[in-house]
Amino acid sequence: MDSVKTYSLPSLPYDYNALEPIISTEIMTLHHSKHHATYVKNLNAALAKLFGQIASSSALVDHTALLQVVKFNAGGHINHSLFWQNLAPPNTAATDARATAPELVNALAGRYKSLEGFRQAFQASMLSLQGSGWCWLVSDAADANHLDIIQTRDQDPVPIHYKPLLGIDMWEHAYYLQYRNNKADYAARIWEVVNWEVVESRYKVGLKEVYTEELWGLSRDGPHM
Ligand code: MN3
Repeated sequence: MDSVKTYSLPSLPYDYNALEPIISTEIMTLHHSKHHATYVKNLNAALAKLFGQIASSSALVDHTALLQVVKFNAGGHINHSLFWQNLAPPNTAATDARATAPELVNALAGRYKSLEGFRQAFQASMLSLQGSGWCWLVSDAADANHLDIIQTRDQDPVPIHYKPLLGIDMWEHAYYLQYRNNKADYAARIWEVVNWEVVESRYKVGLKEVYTEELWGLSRDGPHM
């Protein structure tokens, strides 16, 4: 039997305390080393099991059940991998939208009247999300100039006909230890740690250049488990 590729937890591009005081060290540590790590572990286990099961059984109901597990954990891995790259320490060059992301800011002004208009629309979407999920600035995968704000439920990834530019985790584990029930405060302050350099670079490149193997921490040597 051929091998199943295994995914690994990507390193953060900054330290766990680097997003203070906007996102606490405790949240960042748990979120990355526990939550994200668990999605990766469960993804690898589900993929290995599915691979073996498909080769040895025709139990379609079992395959379908396992595919749901793959989808949830793969989505968790995809979304968090994108999310970490979307953040940067506050008061750094990367968090200055106008200086760092001139082309995108111009496009956002065309779509939402101004950068501030976009922020308000995005915040409204963050706060209207029910249950656990994600809020995204996306472009049409085939047309970078068609910008939109969408939500995905649970760990559903962005649909493939969209390109994710900016994704914000709206699960309670992303803010509750620090902001408690004050989701509006989290939604307002997250802008201080948005990495506009990355958002602008995703705006300019194709879908394949956003979803790179490096982003997934895809190991080269293959089979485990
Ligand atoms: Mn999360």
